[in-house]
Amino acid sequence: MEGKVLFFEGTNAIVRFDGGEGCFKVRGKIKNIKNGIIVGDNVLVNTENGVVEEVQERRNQLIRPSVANIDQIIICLSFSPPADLLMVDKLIIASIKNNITPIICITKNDILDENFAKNIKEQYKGINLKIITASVLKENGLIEILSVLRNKTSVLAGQSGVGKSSLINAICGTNIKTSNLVKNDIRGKNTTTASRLYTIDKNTFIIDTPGFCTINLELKNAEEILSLYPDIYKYASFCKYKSCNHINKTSEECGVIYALNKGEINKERLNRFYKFYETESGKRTKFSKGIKGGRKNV
Ligand SMILES: Nc1nc2c(ncn2[C@@H]2O[C@H](COP(=O)(O)OP(=O)(O)OP(=O)(O)O)[C@@H](O)[C@H]2O)c(=O)[nH]1
Ligand SMILES: [Mg+2]
Ligand SMILES: [Zn+2]
Repeated sequence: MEGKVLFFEGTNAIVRFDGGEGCFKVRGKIKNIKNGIIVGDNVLVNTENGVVEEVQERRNQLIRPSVANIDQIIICLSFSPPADLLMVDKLIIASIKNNITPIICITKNDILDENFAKNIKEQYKGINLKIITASVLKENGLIEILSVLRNKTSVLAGQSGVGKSSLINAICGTNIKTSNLVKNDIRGKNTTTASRLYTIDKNTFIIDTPGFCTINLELKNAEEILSLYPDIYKYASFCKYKSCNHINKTSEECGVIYALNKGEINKERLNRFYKFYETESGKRTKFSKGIKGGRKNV
């Protein structure tokens, strides 16, 4: 019988199948598949002997958090704990690289200062992604989130304490443990320790993940990094320099500087890109002029 892995621990997997859910043993033979069984895996289970018989080929998979067969990453961020936008950038990179749609959810709408959401929208305006604001406390934005989730498998990602589990509780009526609200608490407490998939309806799934501070991107080279910043990448192809790394240039001959001066690229986002790009790729990496193409889903 076909099923979906909701949770996995040791040699046991909680699997949802047509007509119910149950705990199934994972035999050694299956554990040898790449990265073992992970949340979101589609499996074949034997309900007679309670064993997972097969893990079906994955459409995609993220390494950290370790989840499979994802349509959307809902990147959660808020005013408190203070937003780590480099992490947001990296989650967008992970989405594009794995053909997953990134969506930003600004949580705790009730405590935001009025410019917060405006600033986030400004930073990511060059990327065609949806930005939703929501509050579990004031119960706003939840219907919009639900409509975005419909008929998809989505994973909630973002810093500890940003309110991922609280959002699932509000949407699914679950009772996932969340941290106690402490005033002026700027750091999360890693309340959720393992990923788990929740079913909203037959075709709609949402995965809660532990807050994390690193993400495995497995980037190959500088050119790949640039291509994963679509808002900057599109201007790199306008560069008049024969080969340009778009760093250290001051003249508008560089397409990226031109776009910055025109207000097409946000300065803070560009500065984070420069920093990331330099550490990941080495400063001297050159690019060929007129990089073509781009990625479709953003
Ligand atoms: N003011 C306000 N607080 C919220 C809201 N949503 C969640 N919180 C609080 O934020 C804190 C963290 O919420 P969690 O849901 O545990 O956060 P998380 O992202 O799941 O954290 P980890 O499991 O550690 O990754 C809790 O104290 C919640 O009560 C909201 O909409 N408004
Ligand atoms: Mg949590
Ligand atoms: Zn350039």
